Amino acid sequence: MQILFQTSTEASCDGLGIIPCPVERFEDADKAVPHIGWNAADPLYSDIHSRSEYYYFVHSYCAKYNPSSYPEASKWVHSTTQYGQEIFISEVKKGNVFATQYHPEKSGGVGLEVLQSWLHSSDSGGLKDVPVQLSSPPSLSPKTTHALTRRIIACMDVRANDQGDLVVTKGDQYDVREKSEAVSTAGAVRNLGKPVSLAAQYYDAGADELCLLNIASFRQSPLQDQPMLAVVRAAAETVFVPLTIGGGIKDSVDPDGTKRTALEVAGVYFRAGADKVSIGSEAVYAVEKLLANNPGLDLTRKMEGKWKGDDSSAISSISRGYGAQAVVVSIDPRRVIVDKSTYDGPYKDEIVEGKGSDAGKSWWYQCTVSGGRESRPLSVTQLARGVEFLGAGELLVNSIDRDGTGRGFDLDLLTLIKGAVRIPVVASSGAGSAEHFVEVFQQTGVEAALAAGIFHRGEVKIADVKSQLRRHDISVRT
Ligand code: 1PR
Repeated sequence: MQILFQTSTEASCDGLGIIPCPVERFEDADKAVPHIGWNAADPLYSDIHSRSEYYYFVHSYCAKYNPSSYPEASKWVHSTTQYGQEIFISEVKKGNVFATQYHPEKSGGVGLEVLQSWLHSSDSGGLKDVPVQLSSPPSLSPKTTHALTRRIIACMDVRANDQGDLVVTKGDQYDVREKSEAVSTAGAVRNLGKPVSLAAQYYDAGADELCLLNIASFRQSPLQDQPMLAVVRAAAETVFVPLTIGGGIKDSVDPDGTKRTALEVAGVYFRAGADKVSIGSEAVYAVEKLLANNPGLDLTRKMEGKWKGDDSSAISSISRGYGAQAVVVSIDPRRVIVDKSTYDGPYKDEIVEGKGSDAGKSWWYQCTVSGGRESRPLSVTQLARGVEFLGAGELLVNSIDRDGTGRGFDLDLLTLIKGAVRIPVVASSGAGSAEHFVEVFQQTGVEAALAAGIFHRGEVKIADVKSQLRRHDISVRT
């Protein structure tokens, strides 16, 4: 849609100039940028959709709705959307030209209906349906119904079992092997279902996004991992909400010696149907390198001043090629218990004092790689700030201590990270009830929450989570 406009502050070249209005970055003083998630497009005319519907947006730049400065452009405006205290153009239409800022192909059933309506109106050259004006031009509204909704994400950790089949598994604090006493299952990789059929099931159940993590990817070259690619392709054929793929997004070498860049690996996943890639271990190494290349850079504090980036890192290269919104960094932190009264290390300002069953304990959060197998000399806030600087568009925050426990999300960890960055944050690990989602949205301000175990075992349904959130006036997509 944006190429139809005059100029963009994102690129140094002009657009086609068909719609005389600039494309600019969102303000991020009052909200996370990129704008990721389901938001309402309010139509001004009835020919494509006649009421406000929720569609999936993912972008940092937009054409702001400003009819007094750009009267010619306003003749194209077909719907508008409010994000924070900004209104932007979410659909443009004239004759048979129709363009959307959101992704209809990722907006579930309502998105497919938009495509159908447009195809139908295009059959007649777009001239048949004389648009009926629905409403007066939009004005800023403090209404929460027009705010970006909170996302509920179903996550599938995928790996090969001992028979070589790809299965959805789920660990207890990252240990995915059965502890059962039964001789037949003891020590086997826990099998909770097939990834493609579970993905279709979660799409039907109303998940706002799906995440597939190849949790044993460090064992082989990702592009040799054809079964995982086949899973992504098959899931993308039936799932019309965004798919994030993680695991093994890094520079690698095939068994025949061919070198593959992370950008190439990501490209293969995007073409297979992924919308975002999630980077774990490589993100930690990239921030370690950032610190090594910038003596004097202190990521335990807010970044100020000019620092040298790293164009070769997986984060930067994929962000440059596909946009920051396509790059998620998955963080796997673990608590490091310390004695606060004597602690004299670099993470003094990040020390959390436990409450409730953790009362009396203090800790900081350390980053790990290879699915928690190795701890690295980096705290979560250092990682969060570093990857935001390198170009990540979203953070997926796991917690090894809470993972699979059902004790609720780690609210201290999420508050710490939310306070360190401006990009959206997804809470992960520990969900045990619908109430835990209410708690995490109310207490930490995260944009999305993810769960695995409770959904796989059928203990809590996505619909139950959303009803509970609505009961607490937390805006979600129906
Ligand atoms: O390092 O770039 O190859 O990425 C590997 C990815 O695999 C990382 O995103 C890492 O978090 C993930 N991973 C590696 N090992 C495991 C494991 O479990 N053994 N899974 C693992 C981590 C995190 C969530 C999980 C939630 C919710 N899983 O996806 O599903 O914590 O669980 P819950 O709701 O049941 O508590 P790289």
